[in-house]
Amino acid sequence: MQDKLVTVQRYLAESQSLHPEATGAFTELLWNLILAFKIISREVNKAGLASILGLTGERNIHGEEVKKLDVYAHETIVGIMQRSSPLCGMASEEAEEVIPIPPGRPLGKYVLAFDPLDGSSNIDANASIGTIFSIHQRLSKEGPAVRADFLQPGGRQVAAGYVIYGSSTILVYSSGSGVVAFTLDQSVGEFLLSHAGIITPAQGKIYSVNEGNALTWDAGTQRYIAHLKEKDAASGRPYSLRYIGSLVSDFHRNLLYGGIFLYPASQADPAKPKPKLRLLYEVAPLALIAEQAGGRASTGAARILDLQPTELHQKVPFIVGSKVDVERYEAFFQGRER
Ligand code: P6P
Repeated sequence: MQDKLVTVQRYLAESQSLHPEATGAFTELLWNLILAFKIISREVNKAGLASILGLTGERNIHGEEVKKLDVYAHETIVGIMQRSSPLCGMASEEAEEVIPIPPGRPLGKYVLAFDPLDGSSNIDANASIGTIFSIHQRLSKEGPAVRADFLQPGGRQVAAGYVIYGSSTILVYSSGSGVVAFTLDQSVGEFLLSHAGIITPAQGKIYSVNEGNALTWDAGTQRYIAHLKEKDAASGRPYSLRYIGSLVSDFHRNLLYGGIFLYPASQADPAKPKPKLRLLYEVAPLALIAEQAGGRASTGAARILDLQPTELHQKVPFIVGSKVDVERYEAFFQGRER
């Protein structure tokens, strides 16, 4: 039994051995990122005890400043990754501008974009939340990373993934050769391989959307959602609505069970569509995972991984999940089906 235990470190070392040209820099980057995930997992799990341990308010029982969990997660990742990993810069949901590597430290060839703790507003309800990350090779030749290093189509990501802090802490990851997942064994502090190759069902029976926004949707989206509710045994309709309001949770469930997650742009002002989710560190990494698992990720009009970003915190519509479901949505959104 023990020889079946594959830690994420062993998995990454074996993956690296398949690339003779590898210098080990990428593996080191991931090892450092994984340490941050373990620390964040510990704090998220403790958060439920905050009121009991006197961790609420500005200072804890030791007189130490208590940070909001998403700020804590941001500072944990930045602190670890600035000290010892082959990056030339970072971009975070919590930081307006590119985060530099401190002067005097070596600069590597990768850039990391991340949402340190997405869905953190759900923590008090003990709903699962998560960290989402995206890794690109730099485009600039030398020196500190510049914005252009981050503004690359998602199809060029070297690796991407997310960590979901729930009843278990699970790391889901792809470097372009399929999707694997590791579950944290808290007793030994190791992420153990738990899903060797995730393939999402071609079609599901779940749709995930905030129905409260229904009146702001475009006509195609409204017709699609109405379509899902019509009874049609042949196509497995009606679908069931499952929506937690925590992106990694809704995405992860649909990845495993099949289904479609939708966050369309609000058309409350048709002249100014307003999407919500961020391309660089939420949508593009999850789109890579979805496609690597055999699914599809779209704005309704375009493939997510083909989009050319124009700013660090750019927002886009996000339709992702089982291939058949997303293709059906695109037909409605584009007026090819009514
Ligand atoms: P709404 C959480 O705030 C978040 O950024 C994602 O995790 C989630 O998918 C979305 O917003 C939920 O948004 O408008 O439905 O509350």
